[in-house]
Amino acid sequence: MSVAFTCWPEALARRYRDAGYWRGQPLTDILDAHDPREADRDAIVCAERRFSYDQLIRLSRRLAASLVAAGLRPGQTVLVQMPNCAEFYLLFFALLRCGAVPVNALFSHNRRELLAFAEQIAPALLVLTDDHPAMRGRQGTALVDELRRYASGEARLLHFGDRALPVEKVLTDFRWEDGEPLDESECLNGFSPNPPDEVAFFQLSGGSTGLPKLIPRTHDDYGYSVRASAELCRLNVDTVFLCALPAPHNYSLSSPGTLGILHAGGVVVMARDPGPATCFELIDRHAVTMAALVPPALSLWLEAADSVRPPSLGSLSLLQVGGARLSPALAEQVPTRLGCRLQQVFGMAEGLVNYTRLDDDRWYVENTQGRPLSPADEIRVRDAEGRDVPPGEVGTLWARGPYTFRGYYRAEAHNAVAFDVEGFYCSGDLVRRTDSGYLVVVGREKDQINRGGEKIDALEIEDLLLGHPAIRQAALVAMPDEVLGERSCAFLVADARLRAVDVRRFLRREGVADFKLPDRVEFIDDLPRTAVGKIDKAALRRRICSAAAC
Ligand code: J2J
Repeated sequence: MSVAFTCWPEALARRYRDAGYWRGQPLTDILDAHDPREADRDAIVCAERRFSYDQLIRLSRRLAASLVAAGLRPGQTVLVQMPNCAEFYLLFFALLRCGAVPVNALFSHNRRELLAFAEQIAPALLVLTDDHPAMRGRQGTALVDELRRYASGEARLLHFGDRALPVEKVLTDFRWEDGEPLDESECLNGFSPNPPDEVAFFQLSGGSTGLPKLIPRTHDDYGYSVRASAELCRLNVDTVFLCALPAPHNYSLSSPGTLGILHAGGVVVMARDPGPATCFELIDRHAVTMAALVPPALSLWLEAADSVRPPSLGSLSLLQVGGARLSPALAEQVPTRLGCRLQQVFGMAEGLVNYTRLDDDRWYVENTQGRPLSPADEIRVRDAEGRDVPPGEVGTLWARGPYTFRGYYRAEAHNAVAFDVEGFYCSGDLVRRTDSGYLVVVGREKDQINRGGEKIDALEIEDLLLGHPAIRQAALVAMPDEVLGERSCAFLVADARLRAVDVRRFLRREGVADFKLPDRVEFIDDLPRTAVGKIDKAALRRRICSAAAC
């Protein structure tokens, strides 16, 4: 049984296969295709532990066999939440090997997000961790019960951590670092990954419609974006990549991210967080050559690099920055202050990824967000009436291609507006295209706040706010911020007794991720309206901007 999804029309699929973009290989080939004679090289370094390619292959097979023995079946879905650690990838590959389809929640996701994912996929398996605040104590047990309500059949809980919750303890009992060879029973007879043109796993959308949405990614399409990204970034066995952003995020997984590095035979060094205190020491200790950051983390790195006796960053040769707008002023400091090359990355979990190229002129690297990864990426920049605008003019970005999805999971009504009749996806970004096809992101049409790379769906938070008995109207808008680029401000029409701290406490109780809590709350008598009666968010943005004197 496979997971239903919107596939590419046959003519396009054939074109992508004929051109060699889709190779009919499962994502597990990222590991399995390595020459067994070289498989004792390091693949992942996680704190004091090292996993070779050989170990990754063997352990992920063994784990897959244990999961199958515990009842997991092809086509079943799995909800996973793990911190940045090697086990995340072992589990990812193990699930792919059984033909199970995971949603990998970010570590910052909280009860509300997890429930929304579970509701959509009806998971047969939950993999949660003790490390997460929502999972502690009685609250954790309550959350598991709630998640189970959405599960298909009696969902099994594989609990990852010290404390075994009720059911199976496959993950806690699993011998993660065992070096023993596989025996016959661990060879997954009869189980294989899903067909390559079917869903391998779900990516997560930043959202702008009120509900966290899921993005089906196939082996074929994701595999292509990983391979092509690895090639574009010239990865090889000498690449040592620092994975400092959340591991399941599309950027750190595939642009070229950990999967790109594993494809190329390099080494991935896991970092707990992207701060300079953690990362500089790891760069020095493991001779890291490449890292991927969001702009706020870059600001912190630049500051720290000037401090007295920072650890050596001499091995670092490529620093990627993406996920949110990077100012040219910050961009130009990278080579001089960090001593490495900068690459801008403008991507999205829905597919399309743009990169500046390694030998691009400085101007492009500092002032644009790159150009599409693939020669088969089709880009349209359109005005509000859907007409193509000429180079140099601002319009909305639409994309279609061999690794840009064709529909959110079970979201027909939204898909009808997110795609045009030819299957182009509207990213909601406002861009300007140069004559040479480079894109400059100048703004956004979608109702989203980009808080240093973390995306907040304004509607999702507004809906929650309106659930508070003392709030009559609510609008969440972005306000400029020097460090994060943007922060969120909630404008509320509410009872006079309500205070900002009550609002935050209320949202926290609703279980939303911390990064979605409004950074500022403004009480107002009435929300401004546009001529057609919609909330005038542009006016609110201007208002908060002048109040904050920016
Ligand atoms: C401005 N805005 C950007 C950039 C993303 C690689 C890199 C990033 C993501 C990602 C990703 C931006 N400048 N350089 O998936 O593979 C904003 C745009 C975009 C949205 C997508 C990858 N890079 N953005 O950030 O799905 O608004 O993916 O549409 O989280 O982030 O967000 P997300």
